[in-house]
Amino acid sequence: MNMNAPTVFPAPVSSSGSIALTMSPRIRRSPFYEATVRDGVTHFTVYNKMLMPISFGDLGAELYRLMQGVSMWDVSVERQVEVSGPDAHACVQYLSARDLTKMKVGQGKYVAMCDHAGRLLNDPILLKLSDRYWFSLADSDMLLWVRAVAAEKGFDVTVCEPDVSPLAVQGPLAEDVIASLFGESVRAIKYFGCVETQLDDIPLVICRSGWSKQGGFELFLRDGAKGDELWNRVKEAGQPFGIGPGAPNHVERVVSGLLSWGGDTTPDSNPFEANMGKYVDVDTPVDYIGKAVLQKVAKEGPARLFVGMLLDGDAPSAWPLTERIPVTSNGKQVGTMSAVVYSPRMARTIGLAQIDRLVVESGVRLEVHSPLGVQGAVTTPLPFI
Ligand code: THG
Repeated sequence: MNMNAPTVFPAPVSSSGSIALTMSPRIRRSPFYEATVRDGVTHFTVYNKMLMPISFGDLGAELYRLMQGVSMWDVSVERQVEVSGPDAHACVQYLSARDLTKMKVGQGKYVAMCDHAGRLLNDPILLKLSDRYWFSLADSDMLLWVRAVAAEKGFDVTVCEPDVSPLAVQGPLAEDVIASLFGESVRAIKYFGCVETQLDDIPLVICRSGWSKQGGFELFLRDGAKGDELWNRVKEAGQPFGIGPGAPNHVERVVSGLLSWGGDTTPDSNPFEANMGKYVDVDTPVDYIGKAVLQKVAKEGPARLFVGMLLDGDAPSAWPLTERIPVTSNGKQVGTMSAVVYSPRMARTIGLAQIDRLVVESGVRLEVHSPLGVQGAVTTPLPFI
């Protein structure tokens, strides 16, 4: 892999110098906050009203570690909405645009949660534990939605946000680190498989999941008072494998085509426009919110597609864009681009965009109105690799 790309970039905080983010009780901190500060976190974002580390100061080294070794990430911001009680399955099914009839305890599934107009409200991993479900959420307020729907439908359920905080261990050596902590049996856990366990006195759920395609696990900490203890245990077990701190990696996720809800989607995007069509069941007897609209979209085709872009020239920054940028065809706007990065693996500039379907199908060359100026581009299916 060519790692000669620039490694340190100033984050685009403002155009007029450095502006600090001021804390307040409304912005929550994770159980791993102190540990990440000790280990040198340099940049946070806000996600689900909580601070989320996005870099420890060297994006190039963080990408290299994820691709070649093992990295540990505080992803407590992936809050859970827990549904339990006699109607838990019925409630979770009604909220998910996917047939969950055959879902077993110990399984996870990637689901689209939609509103009555088929708009994508969130794209969680749904975990089925022995006595409850967890929607492991992207960045939107689903506790309000789930409680409202459960009450309106009269489901006999309890809905809460439990004290549960995921710590991700990702990369080709992640499995070795997890096996050294929990034993060889973890190697048999299937993709999105989850196991309720303990690490000495630390209560956990282990799941083979994570927002990268380099493999790995998420440790769902079930006691926020033990954040430091878990962080240190993972760090110690990872030492022989060269573990280091990181964050969901912007370059890797673009190459892998992993969706960032709210970043890549707009408030009116449906799951077909977010490349989630393969996770939506329209020919199923089960009912769920938005089904009729989604059946129609599946039949007629979505207005827009979420696609990869191959761009001429450089990437404006290694950091996420500060806003979506317009994409035109012969001067007419045909979509927006939500991410653009330089990929060392592909040795070129790539991006993610939501583009009118008919334009994508025509295969015409497009113009991206990036901070660097107008850049030529063509669309390509996701993932890139
Ligand atoms: N872990 C947990 N919760 C999460 C995320 C996570 N909540 C928010 C966000 N991430 C949800 N988004 C995604 C998007 C894609 C995937 C995981 C979470 C993913 N997709 C694979 C793919 O697209 O190839 C596999 C999907 C499949 O085969 O079912 O992994 O990361 N706890």
